[in-house]
Amino acid sequence: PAQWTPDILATLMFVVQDGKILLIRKKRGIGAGKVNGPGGKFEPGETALQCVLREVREELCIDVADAREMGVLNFSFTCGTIPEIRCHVFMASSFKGTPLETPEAEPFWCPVDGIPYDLMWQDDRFWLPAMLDGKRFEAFFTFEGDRMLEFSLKTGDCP
Ligand code: 6OG
Repeated sequence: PAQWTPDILATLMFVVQDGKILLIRKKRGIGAGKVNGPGGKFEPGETALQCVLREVREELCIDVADAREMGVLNFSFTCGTIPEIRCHVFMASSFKGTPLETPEAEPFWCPVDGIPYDLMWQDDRFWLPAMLDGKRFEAFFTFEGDRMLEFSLKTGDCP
């Protein structure tokens, strides 16, 4: 949709190291109870990169070293009371510190070939495998509450 402008800007981070991906069980906020990557909403004046580094530090107590933006996810909801979200998605492979549980998130490592899509937002299975293959992506998703109704996805090779 050409005119689509989000209400909320947010980020997600997926750290991949030694064939494993660092996921969280989200304890509060949007998607509480689901498995996702760490991340969250922009604070005023932040860039996407500044936001994702701060969120990962707040949620897991680690500092990511080599964040790179891989794609953008756009979420709209049929129920007009839920804000529309644009989410910048990053990957990294190195970090300082040890992932710790915080009030926001419980971290765990998962084999990249055993990602628990059943416990995640329904969009993830459509773009996360492409990202793990090194593809860039942009996607639009429509949700009715927790249920995904439709989507469009473009993927491309990295420059
Ligand atoms: P906080 O409430 O933590 O910011 N998020 C979604 N992630 C996926 N994969 N699918 C969705 O489908 C999502 N909706 C929101 C983006 C919200 C966090 O939740 C993610 C942010 O990291 C609808 O501040």
